[in-house]
Amino acid sequence: MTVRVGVLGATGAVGQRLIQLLDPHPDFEIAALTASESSAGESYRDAAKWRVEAPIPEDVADITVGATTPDAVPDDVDLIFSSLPSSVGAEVEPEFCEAGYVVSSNSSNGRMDEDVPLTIPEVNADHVDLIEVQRDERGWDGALLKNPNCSTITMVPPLAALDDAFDVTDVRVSTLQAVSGAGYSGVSSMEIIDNAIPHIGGEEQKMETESRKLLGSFDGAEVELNDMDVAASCNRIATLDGHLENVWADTAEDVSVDDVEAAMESVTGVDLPSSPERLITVFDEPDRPQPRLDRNVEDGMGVAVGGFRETTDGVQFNCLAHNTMRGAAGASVLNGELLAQRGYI
Ligand code: 11C
Repeated sequence: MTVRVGVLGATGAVGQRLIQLLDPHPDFEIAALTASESSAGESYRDAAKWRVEAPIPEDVADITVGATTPDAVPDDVDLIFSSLPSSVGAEVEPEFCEAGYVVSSNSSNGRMDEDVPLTIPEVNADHVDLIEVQRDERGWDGALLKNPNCSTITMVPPLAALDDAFDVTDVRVSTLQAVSGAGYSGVSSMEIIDNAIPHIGGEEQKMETESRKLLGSFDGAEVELNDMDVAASCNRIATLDGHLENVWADTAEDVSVDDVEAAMESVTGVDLPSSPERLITVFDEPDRPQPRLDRNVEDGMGVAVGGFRETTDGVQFNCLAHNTMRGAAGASVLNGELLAQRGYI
């Protein structure tokens, strides 16, 4: 059965990637697009100022963009993807849930709310059932599911593999983040050439908290945060797409580079259309992964790792993912597929 879907914030950097991933899609069909008031009433072709390298899908180009309110979305739409700025998402997403829509959201608002599931389907798909608690508490017919921040998504699959095998106790991470993470209206690549910005507002905190929620345990009533200690430092560099991260993970068990690589290589995708066959690709070359060369592993839905080195208390490595694909739009689409698989739509 084809599910009719709507995209909120369809003209932004992540919104455009959502369109790219949803048309074509084996189970979803785009039926509604929304953007800011100033674009409402325009065709998507005119409103979008399309920036994705692949062409704008023909059947989406002629859709008329609506305002971002539940009234502007047809009733037969069963699933909403949201890539709204967080301040708008905080206001509007609950209105959609209250109106009965199930929302898969990339926006950062509410990710750490106790009754809002935060999922990467290959890591913690079981947390999606927190929706039952959410519906009880909020009285919604709809539901709100979140994916994490793109730099968190890049780090957590390899951390999950490490934690399963060696029990991670402490994590230190320093990021080199692409300009597309700031959206089309954010930092432009030309402004940052010959520079790096050692601050991304709120990013460290997101990596420190969201990772512990993702790796926490869910008992059917609440998610208990993982007790590993995570500290992050985040930097913007002059890369277009692909967040690269240097990670130091201390482990309770002894590690060797061979065992760590084997643990990472054993991680597969899950049975969802957008999940890659191989979630983690291990590079042997010490100078890989690199954003331009490796951000499209597994069609942009994989995580690349390399540069493994034993440290006094664990292991150091580098990881990379395409921030607007695996880290944002692809993460939301996967969560939509999870919602369909679990019968929430
Ligand atoms: C950046 N990671 O690169 C941010 C963008 O919480 O979803 C995504 C913000 C978020 O600036």
